[in-house]
Amino acid sequence: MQDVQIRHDWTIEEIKAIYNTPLLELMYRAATIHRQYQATAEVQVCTLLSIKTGGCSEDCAYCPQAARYHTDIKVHGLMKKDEVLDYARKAREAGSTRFCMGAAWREVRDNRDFDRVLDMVKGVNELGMEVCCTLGMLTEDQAKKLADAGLYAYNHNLDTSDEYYGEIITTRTYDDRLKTLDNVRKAGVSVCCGGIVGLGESHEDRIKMLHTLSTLPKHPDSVPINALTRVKGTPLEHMPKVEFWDMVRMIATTRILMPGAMVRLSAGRAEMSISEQAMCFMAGANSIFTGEKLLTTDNPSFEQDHMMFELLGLKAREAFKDEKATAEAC
Ligand code: SAM
Ligand code: DTB
Ligand code: SF4
Repeated sequence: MQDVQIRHDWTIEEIKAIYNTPLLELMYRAATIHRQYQATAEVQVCTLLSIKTGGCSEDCAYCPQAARYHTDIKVHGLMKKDEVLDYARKAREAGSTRFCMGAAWREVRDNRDFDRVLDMVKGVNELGMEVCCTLGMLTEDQAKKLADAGLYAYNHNLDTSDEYYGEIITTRTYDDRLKTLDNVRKAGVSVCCGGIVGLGESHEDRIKMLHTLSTLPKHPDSVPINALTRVKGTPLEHMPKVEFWDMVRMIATTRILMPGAMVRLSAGRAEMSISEQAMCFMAGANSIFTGEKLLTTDNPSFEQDHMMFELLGLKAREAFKDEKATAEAC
């Protein structure tokens, strides 16, 4: 059934041709590949929690949590483990199978805060959920410690192309990002890596980012595609709203390039109708973040998403499905 080969040697020209395919034809092609590789009635349900909010030293132009911009977020230090576990339990009860903890850090430091995060990872893992973290840059040793504590996945986005990166972030490099991804992969942790549409980048930049992702030694296990959430006080607050069709095009191209990955329709759902989201699922998205907040910005409520799943006949993907499939095959 899986007659489309997973390729790691895509050229920019090939990706450009796919990306520029007339939209309905592109969606049909992506939907066909989606059916060959994925259980299309299933959508992975993940929930985010910002365990340390704001006060970040970086200058990511999109981010409300950078200390240098004046935004309305509620800044707080690292949460207590028990409080975090309460949120995780609530998310599990609402049908979520992956819990992702985000911290507004440039990088992880080997200190008591990191020890507390390791404890949180253990606790969430014991709840039977896939645990994910997004904590900024990691060394190989830190990635191993997280893996030993039970971390399932690590999110670290490339955000845009190497060429455009410097327009958005000046306090770290693209190579820093790639190095962390390498450290995560070496520790045997599932890699979650994607980007943002709407930062003022060109189509060429989007194509180049997808080229970097789809030619990594192993494709990321999940690829979040975020629409820029424009936050007052950030340098990108006045960017135009991302065209819905650009999201569909990006999702469809991602699905065709990386047929085995979970493609996550991430930031931006709060501004989309159910019909628009349905089109993203048709084009190959099969994962979402649920819960009233992403990290600091609004997201549809659990109830709204439940209604959407009912309407579209979707069901939540079970936790640890890939691992179970591998175990059964052995
Ligand atoms: N500090 C860590 C880091 O940068 O890797 C982890 C948290 S950071 C907020 C995680 C990701 O959220 C960013 O890489 C970016 O892709 C996404 N993000 C942040 N603000 C966003 C916004 N306003 N709109 C869309 N995506 C955003
Ligand atoms: C990802 O790609 N998107 C999520 C998650 N990974 C960490 C974050 C979106 C953040 C949107 C802005 C906010 O809520 O602060
Ligand atoms: Fe800090 Fe991450 Fe926000 Fe950049 S994206 S400012 S590193 S929290």
